[in-house]
Amino acid sequence: PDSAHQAHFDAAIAADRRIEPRDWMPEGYRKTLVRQVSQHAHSEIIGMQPEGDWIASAPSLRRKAILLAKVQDEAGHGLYLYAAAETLGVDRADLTQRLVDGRQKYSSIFNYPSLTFADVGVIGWLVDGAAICNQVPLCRSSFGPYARAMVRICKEESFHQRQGYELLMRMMEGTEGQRAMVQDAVDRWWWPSLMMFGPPDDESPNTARSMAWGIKRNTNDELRQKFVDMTVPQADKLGVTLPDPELVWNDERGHYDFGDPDWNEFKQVVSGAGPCNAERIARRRAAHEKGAWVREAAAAHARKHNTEEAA
Ligand code: FAQ
Repeated sequence: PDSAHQAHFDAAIAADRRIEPRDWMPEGYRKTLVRQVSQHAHSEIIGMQPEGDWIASAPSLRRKAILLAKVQDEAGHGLYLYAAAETLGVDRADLTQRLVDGRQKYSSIFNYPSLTFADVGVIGWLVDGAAICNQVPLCRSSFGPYARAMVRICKEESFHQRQGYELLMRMMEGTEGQRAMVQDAVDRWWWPSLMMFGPPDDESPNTARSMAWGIKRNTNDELRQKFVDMTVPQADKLGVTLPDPELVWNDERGHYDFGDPDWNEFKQVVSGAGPCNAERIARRRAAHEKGAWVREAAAAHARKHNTEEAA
C-alpha cells in the first residue's frame, strides 16, 4: 500500500496539486515541513524583539501606532505558522519548548541589535523586503496550509516594508545627523539581510530535495539575487550607499554582481554565538514562563466547560 500512496503523492506533486494535512505524505516531506514551518514561526516570534525594543521610545504617536501594529502582526504571523505546523501532527507547546531549549533554529537576522530608531526603518525596508522576496514564492508551496498562511502574511509584510521605507525617506529629509543614522543602520543590516536567504546553493543541504517536493520554489542564491536587484534602485532613490564595493550592474547577466557575505559570521550566528542570541532566547523563555498561569487557567476553564457539557 505504501508504494500506491507514494505513487499518488508523486503524481500530485508532478501535477502541482496541493498536499493537504489528511493526505498521505512521505516522512521526509513531513519532517522537512515541520522543520521549515516551525523555524519560520519561531522567527516571527523572536523577530518581535529588535523592533519591540523601540515601542516605548518611538519619536511620535504616529510612529508608535505604526510600530505597535507591525509588531502585533508579527505575533499573528507566528500564530498562523504554528497552526500550520500543527496540521502536520506536532504540538505548539513542544515546538516552543524546543525553541527555548535552543534545540530549534530561527532566522539569523534577529540576533543583531537595533541600536537607533533608524534601525526600525531599515528592518522594515531590508529585513521585510528580504522576507517578501523569500515568501512570495512560498505562496505556491506544495503544502496547502503553509501556502495559504503565506498569502495573508505576504500582504501584511508589504505594509511592513512600506512603513520602513517611508520612515527612512522622512529621516533622509531631516538633519545631517539623521542621514548619518540611516546610513549607519544600512551599513550594519545589509550583510545580515543577505544571509537571511540561507547558505549558497552549493552548501545548502536541503534545497534540492525541498524544490523537488515543491516546498521551496527557488534556490537560496536565486532569491538573494532577486533581492539585490530589487533593492539597489531603492537605495539610490533613498540616497544611501550599500556597503559593498563589488556591487555593480552586469549588463551581460542582466543582474547586479555583488560580494560574498561573511559566511563564517553566518555559521557563528546560526550556531548560537551571534551578538544577541543569548538575550533573545532568555527573553523568550522568561515570557513563556510568565505566561504559564494563563495557559493553565485556559486549560482549567476548558476542562470545566467540557465536564458541564457532559453532565
Ligand atoms: N538563519 O539547506 P538550507 C521573518 C539553516 S523572515 C538561521 O539552505 P532550507 C519576517 C537551515 O534551517 C525570517 N538558519 O535550508 C519578519 C538549515 O538548518 P537545519 C524567517 C538558517 O530550509 C521580518 C541549514 O541552515 N523566514 O521572520 C538560515 O532549505 C521582520 C541549511 O540551510 C523564513 O523562515 C538563516 N538565515 O533554506 C519578522 C522563511 N538559513 O534546519 C519580524 C522560510 C539557513 O537543516 C521582523 N524558510 N538556515 O538544521 C525558508 O525559506 C528556508 O528555510 C531558508 C533556508 C531559505 C531560510
